[in-house]
Amino acid sequence: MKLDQATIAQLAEHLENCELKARDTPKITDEHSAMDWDDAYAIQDEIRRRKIARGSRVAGLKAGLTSFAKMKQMGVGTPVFGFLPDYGAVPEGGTITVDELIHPRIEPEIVFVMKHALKGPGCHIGAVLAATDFVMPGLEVIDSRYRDFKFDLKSVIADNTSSARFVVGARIKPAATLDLRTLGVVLEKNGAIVALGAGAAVLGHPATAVAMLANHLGARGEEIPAGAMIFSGGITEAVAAGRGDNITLRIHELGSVACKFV
Ligand code: OOG
Ligand code: MG
Repeated sequence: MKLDQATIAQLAEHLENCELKARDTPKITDEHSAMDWDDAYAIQDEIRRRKIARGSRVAGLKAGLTSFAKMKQMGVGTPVFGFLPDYGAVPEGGTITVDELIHPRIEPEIVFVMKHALKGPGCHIGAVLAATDFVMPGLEVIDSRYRDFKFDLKSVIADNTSSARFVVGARIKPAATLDLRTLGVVLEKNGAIVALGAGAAVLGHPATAVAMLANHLGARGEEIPAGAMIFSGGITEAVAAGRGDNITLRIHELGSVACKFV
C-alpha cells in the first residue's frame, strides 16, 4: 500500500460523491500516481463500506474488461472486479433515469447465479460450472465517474469499475445444458442492431471470468458466496445510451431483456 488510510477514505468519499451527484472528475491517478493495486481495491472497499453503513446491500458482483472488445475500447489489458449495489437494480423492461447518471453506456452480459460458494485459488471453468445454479441474460449500465470515460486500471478499480445500474432477464437456464461459448448475443438500440457477439468473446468462456473473480477474492481471504449473482463482463464494446433510447438484449437460448432510458 502506498496511500495512507486518510487518503483512501478521502478518495472513496470523492468518488462516491461523484456517483451520487452524477458529477465527473479527472482520474485519481493524475494526483496519486504512486497508488498501487491494493490501494485501488482499498478505495473500492471503502466505498462499499460507506454504502453498507447507509443501509445498502451488495446485490451482486461483477467482472469487467473481460473481453478483447472492451479491453480495446478502454485501452487496458486485464480484467477488474467490483460490486453491484442494491439500488442499481432496474426491473426487466424498466426505466433508467439519465439525469441520475453522467454518461451511461450499456453492455450485454451473461449473468451467473451460484448454488454453492466458490473460493480460490485454483478455481477453473469446471469448478465454476459445478457451483453454478443457473445463468441469465443481463444488461449492465456502466457510468464511469471519470471525465470522458478516460481512466487507467487503478482508477477504474477505485471507482467500483464504473458500476451504475443493471437489469436481468427472467429466463433462467442451467449452465450445464448450454455451450456458453457459442451463445449468440444481439444488442439493439431503438430496434437497430448496434453490437453482436458470442459468449466466447469473454475470455474464451464466460465462466473463466467467474473463476478469475473467485481467485481474486481468494487471494484476499474472501469467497464468492452461495447465491451470489455475478455479471461476467461485456461481450461487445459498450454502447452509449441517452434519453429516449429503448435497449433490448437478445441472447440465444436465454431470451431477451430490455430497458428504456428516460
Ligand atoms: C469499466 C467496467 C467494464 C465490463 O463489463 O467490461 C465492465 C468500464 O469500461 O468503464 O463492466
Ligand atoms: Mg460490465
